[in-house]
Amino acid sequence: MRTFLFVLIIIFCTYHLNAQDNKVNYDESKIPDYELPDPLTMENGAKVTDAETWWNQRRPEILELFETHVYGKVPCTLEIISFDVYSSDDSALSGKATRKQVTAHFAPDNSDQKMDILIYLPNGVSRPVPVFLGMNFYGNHTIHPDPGITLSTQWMMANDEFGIVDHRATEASRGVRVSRFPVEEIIGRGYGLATIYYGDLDPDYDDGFQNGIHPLFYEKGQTRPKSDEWGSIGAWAWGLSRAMDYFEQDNDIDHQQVAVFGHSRLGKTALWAGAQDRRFALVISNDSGCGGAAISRRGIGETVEQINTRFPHWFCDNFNRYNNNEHELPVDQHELIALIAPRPVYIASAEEDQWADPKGEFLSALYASPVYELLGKQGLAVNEMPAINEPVIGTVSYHIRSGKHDLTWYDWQQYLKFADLHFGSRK
Ligand code: GTR
Repeated sequence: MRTFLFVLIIIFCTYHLNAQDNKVNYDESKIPDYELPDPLTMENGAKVTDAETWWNQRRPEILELFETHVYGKVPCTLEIISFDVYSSDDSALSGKATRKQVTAHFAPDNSDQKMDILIYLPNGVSRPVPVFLGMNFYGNHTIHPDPGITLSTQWMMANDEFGIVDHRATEASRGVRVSRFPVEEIIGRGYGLATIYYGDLDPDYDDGFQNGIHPLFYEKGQTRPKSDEWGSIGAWAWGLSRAMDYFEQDNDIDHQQVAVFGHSRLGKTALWAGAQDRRFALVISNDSGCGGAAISRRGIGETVEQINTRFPHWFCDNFNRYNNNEHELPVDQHELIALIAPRPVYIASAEEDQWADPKGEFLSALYASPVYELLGKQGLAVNEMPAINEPVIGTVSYHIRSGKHDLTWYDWQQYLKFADLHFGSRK
């Protein structure tokens, strides 16, 4: 009898787990028919056939729809209290670079409401230099073992391997993420690199928006963002724009040549920052998936419902309306790419990252292309997904590389080529 019960339990569990797995569709043939909104048709049905209508009417309309339904609006502007360049060392990386560390203070009381920007600039090249700007997941000190980098004291996601103890970094956390930030190579190519810990803007867990920067924007009596106000991705993207404010003041940095990049949830963030803030000259999305470059209506891999359930704090509350209801979305993610036009954009996927829907990421580059063409640029140069490890680099760029969900040296090699193409080779 006992054995029988045991077997029954096993059968039940296996069935139940499979049922969960089955909820994730990876089968192209099971994608329901869908119709994408046309970036070049106004909400009132009028066609957009000239650049002026795009800039004055359709682009603002799409931006507003993303704010209201997907990422949320930034409630108001906030004057940065100060940018404090608290350290600058021109003998970093064995003299190859200048390391600057800048704190942006968001509140007057020296509270946690601040962000630290770590910047490496190449020495021995003429300034100002172009810069890659992207956020990191575990603190600025993880991108290089350089002992001069301030060790973050903010809350971090648990990670034993990265030396995180009780949600805080330790000395053992230094340099644990070097693989995603090839600092020497970037510097060697004549570019600067700037990074910010995303948790400085909003720690990445659902606390009802009590910590991070959201409370600084509450009206009297307000305790959480309204349903069309920003979630965490909006806050992270806001931080990238504040870094751009600093770049505008730093004569060593060419603020007209800033490439904003990000991996995964930070790829979503880079796209949203690049879409809203036209000061970013290039935008790079690495494996950004659902809520990033992937078309939501495909419902393959991660879906709107899954992302809203697992990460209820990332988007605005209105985005929940589209759980299992993607066809009602007034926008889809190719229009996020269209908002970046005519500025160059690079969308990258990984073959084993089916959760992020590589094909959906490719299609958004393709379906954004008519807007690039309207604005006098070439769209994506291919109509079919390129083969693995065969990048298509132009104004709209795309690759799918072999391997897993990650930001690798292979990806960086392409991003450096892409930057050389648009900024002019530095070497
Ligand atoms: C996953 C999430 C993805 C992606 C990823 C990441 O768990 O489902 O959308 O954002 O995290 O950021 O690493």
